[in-house]
Amino acid sequence: MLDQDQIENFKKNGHLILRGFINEVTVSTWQSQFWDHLSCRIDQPEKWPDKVEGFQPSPLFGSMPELTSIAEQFGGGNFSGGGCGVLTRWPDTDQSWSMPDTGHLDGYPGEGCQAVLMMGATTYLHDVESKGGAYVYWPGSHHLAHRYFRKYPDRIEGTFRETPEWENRGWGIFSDDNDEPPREFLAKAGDVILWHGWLCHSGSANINPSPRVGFFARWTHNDDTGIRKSIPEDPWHHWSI
Ligand SMILES: O=C(O)CCC(=O)C(=O)O
Ligand SMILES: [Fe+2]
Repeated sequence: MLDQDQIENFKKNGHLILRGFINEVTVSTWQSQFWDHLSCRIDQPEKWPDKVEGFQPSPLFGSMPELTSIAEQFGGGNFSGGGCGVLTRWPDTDQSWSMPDTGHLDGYPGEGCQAVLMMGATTYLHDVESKGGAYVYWPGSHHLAHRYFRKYPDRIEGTFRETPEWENRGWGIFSDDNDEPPREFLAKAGDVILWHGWLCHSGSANINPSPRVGFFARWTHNDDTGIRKSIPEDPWHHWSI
């Protein structure tokens, strides 16, 4: 459970960083599971595969009671999901690094809208330093998305990608006018960032020697169809915080 200060922080900034959230035993268990799955070790870059397929940590990141209780607290029982996406960014030390220009909102893959995302959580299997493939986010940009969908409620279906401004700005419509520049989530293994589903975010290049292994959990609203029908003035209408 989060305290009132943490909740206010999340509401204002669209994210909340929880240092040391996953206990050390679980983190080292996950590390062993991951490298066993790949039949190699972190200090054997010559054996690292191109792709990581079929790996799921146990306990499953998004199903850990520490996280499901936050989803419960945020959604008052109306958020479902969790699970665990695993996204590895192997080092590419020949690349140059720059902060991504734009990001995206999850829930809008390819064509059509999958679901309006309520919240996400990300953690790393190993420490991530700057330029090491961090999750990048635009702090407070969930306010921009709310303002945008208030103005164009029908575009919640993903049709913002069929507008002239999309041609010019792409995902920048959810980040260009943000008060703050993008930021890397720099963290120790087991730190967690909770993020609002409308927080504009991106992956980034990894030019450091260590792989970036990210675990992602996501929650949608049980009445996803219903919440798309209108965009309430109160951005927290569908939340219980
Ligand atoms: O790799 C990352 O840090 C971000 C990935 C991402 O945005 C996604 O999978 O939706
Ligand atoms: Fe994403």
